Amino acid sequence: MKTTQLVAGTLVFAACAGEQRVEVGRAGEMAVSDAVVLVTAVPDIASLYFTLENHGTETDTLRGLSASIGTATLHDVVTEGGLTRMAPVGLLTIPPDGTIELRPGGYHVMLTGMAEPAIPGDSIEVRLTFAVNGQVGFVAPVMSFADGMARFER
Ligand SMILES: [Cu+2]
Repeated sequence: MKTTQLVAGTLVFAACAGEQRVEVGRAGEMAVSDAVVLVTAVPDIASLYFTLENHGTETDTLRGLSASIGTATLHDVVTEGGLTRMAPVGLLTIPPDGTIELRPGGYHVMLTGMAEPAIPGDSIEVRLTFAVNGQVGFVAPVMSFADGMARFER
C-alpha cells in the first residue's frame, strides 16, 4: 500500500511539473484548486471551474454545490448525433488518488439567474459538499472570458 501511494504521488508530481496548482480549499482528504469564474455573453450566466484531488483511500462523490450568487448546476458537455450541447450531471465521482478537472469543453458549473452580472475582479463564494469528506468553502475570482480561457491553454 505504501509503495502504491508513493508511485501515485510521483505520477501526480510529474503531471504537475511546470503547472503548479493553487489550492483554494480542502475538505478532509479532498483538495480544491484553480478555482475561477468566467463571465459569458449573457449577463445573468457565468461558468465556474475548479480541480478536485482526492488524496484519500475512499471514492468520494460531490453531491452538492452552491454559490453566493445565482443557482449553481453541475454540467457536462456531450455530443449526440453530431450536436454538442451541455447536460446537467447529478453526481461527480472522484476515485482514490483521482483528479477531476472542470474545464472548458468538459465538466463545469453553470451559475444562472444571477441578480447582478459577475464582473471581472469580483469574487464569488462557493460551497461544495462531499459524501465522505464533508463540506468546503472557497472563493473563486471572476475573470473575463478571454483571460479565463488563457488560463486553460497551458
Ligand atoms: Cu453548462
